Amino acid sequence: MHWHGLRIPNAMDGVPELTQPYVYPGDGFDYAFTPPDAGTFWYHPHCNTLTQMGHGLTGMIVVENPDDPVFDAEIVLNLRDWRLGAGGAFIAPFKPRDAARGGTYGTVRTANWQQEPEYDAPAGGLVRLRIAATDVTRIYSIALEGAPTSVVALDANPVETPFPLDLLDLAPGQRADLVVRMPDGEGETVTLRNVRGNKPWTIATFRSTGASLKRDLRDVVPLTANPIAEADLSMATRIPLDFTATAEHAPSPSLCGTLGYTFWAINKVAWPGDTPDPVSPLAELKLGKSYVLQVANRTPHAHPIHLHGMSFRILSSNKRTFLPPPTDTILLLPDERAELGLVADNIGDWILHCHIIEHQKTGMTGYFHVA
Ligand SMILES: [Cu+2]
Repeated sequence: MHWHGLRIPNAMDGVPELTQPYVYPGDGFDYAFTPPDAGTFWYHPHCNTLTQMGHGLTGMIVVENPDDPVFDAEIVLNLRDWRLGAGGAFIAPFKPRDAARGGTYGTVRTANWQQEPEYDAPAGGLVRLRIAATDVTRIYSIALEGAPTSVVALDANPVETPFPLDLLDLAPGQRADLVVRMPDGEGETVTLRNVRGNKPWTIATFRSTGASLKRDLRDVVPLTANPIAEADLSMATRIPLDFTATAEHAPSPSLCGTLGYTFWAINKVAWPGDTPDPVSPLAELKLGKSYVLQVANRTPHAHPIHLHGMSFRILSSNKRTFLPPPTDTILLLPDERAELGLVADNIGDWILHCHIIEHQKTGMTGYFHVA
């Protein structure tokens, strides 16, 4: 089991073969760790990932900071799809031709396992909404209709200055913490929508209850930053990372499953699967040293690239003007080139992979060795 975004010891990271042995059916493994950062996180298995996540094994973790402001309500939303056919039975988890493109979409869309759930919240109150995109494929563009909303944290890390939510891309693996100022009138509703694509749809609704608390969104102060080291750019070593399509390698058999195809590569190497004898690391990093990852998406598809064990800051990009707070997952846009700064402050083998699970499992995976 992997604890997405938590900067914890390598032995607790949950990557089969690389950080721990396979946990056989009926067997057990105790995960013990102290989370160093507060915020919204999640967890999922890293073995037979497409099937296990597709069948429901994704959950959220909230790490509270005692200094956090108290809100009038808090609502946690886990967004994901299901591939279900007639009668609600699971259908094939992917189509190869889609795995070689943007990934295979689910047929049923849910928040917290429900279709368009409705939640009550205090009228005129400030509600903290913690949202995680845990689907294996879908990239959301979320918008809230019916109430002013501030973005206070992205991928668990507070933004320096909360800003109004207009439209926010949320890719597999990413999280957003929003503060919603509920309408004053009892029964009035606020709608969370996915507006990506040409047919927007409702994810969830929130309904005002009781007499208005008359709170003011301008009272929301920035949350306390997590203790993430900033890279020393004058001393940093540059590491180019090219994300490409490939047809070069055949996958190896693995206890943790293979989709049977290779479509993607990092620096021309396609990950063969979770084997006892993995490929060489993408780079050897020295503990405590600063690095700049020069990532380049040389494909026409978006890839949410996730790094385990360490957080990074997006320093520059040819595709974006807003640079978010430190993160563990960057949604690399088609043809995007970006620089990511990080301090290698966690010992071990840390995997880097696309969080569209079909891409992860068909080659777009690698790892860093920190010593
Ligand atoms: Cu991808």
